[in-house]
Amino acid sequence: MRGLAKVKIVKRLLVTLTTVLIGVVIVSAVGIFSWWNERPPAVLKAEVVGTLETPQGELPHATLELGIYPSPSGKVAGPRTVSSLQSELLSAQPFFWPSSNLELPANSAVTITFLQFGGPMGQIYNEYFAEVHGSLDGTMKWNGKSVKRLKPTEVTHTFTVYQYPESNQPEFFLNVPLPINSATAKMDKDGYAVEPQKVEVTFITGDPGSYVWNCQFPCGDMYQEFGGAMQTRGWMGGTLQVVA
Ligand SMILES: [Cu+2]
Repeated sequence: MRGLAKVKIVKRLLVTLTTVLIGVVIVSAVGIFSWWNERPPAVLKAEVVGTLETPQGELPHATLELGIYPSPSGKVAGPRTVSSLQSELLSAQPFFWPSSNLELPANSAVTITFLQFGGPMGQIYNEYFAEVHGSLDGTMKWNGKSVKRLKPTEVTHTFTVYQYPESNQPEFFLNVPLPINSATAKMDKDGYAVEPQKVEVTFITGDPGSYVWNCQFPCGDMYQEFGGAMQTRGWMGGTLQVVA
């Protein structure tokens, strides 16, 4: 009898242990899968191309190019999604390309060139974001012409960089309004402007820091158009690292 009781206890222990182990394996697998599935897009680094004379003296000059597309297509796949439901929801939503995960050199002059391929989508709610803020001389080049602001009706996205408010890294604020293509602009079969709007903006980075950027134009859907692409990392928002 005693031997039989012992065997029963050992059996129970084994069953309990196995159950716990299976649980641990399942939870870890789910964790690893979602970590991998929700990984940030590949880093897009600004390339140093020379030096630039600035009010702060001669600085290394780095450049970066970003496209803004009105929706994914066979030509431009768009950011990866975490599920087929998300792909469905974002299938007609705009995005920055080729990455929203940006890296810039510290204490440098940086020029970002934006090519905006989308058509009209309404107008910006807050005129502040139709102005250029934080660039080298308060201007940007719009199709080669120097401007300080757009009309609210001319804006279709913005590239707006913030800092995390809780951190003690250098302050960094940049707002670049991005212009629409008119309703009569020539579009290709994917709905992309044949001659996209070109914006070039130059600014100076400080010491290293981690920042986020967002579009401030209501270009998504739901929540007054601030849902969809607007709330999805990799589409209308991302990160910006300034590195030494
Ligand atoms: Cu946008």
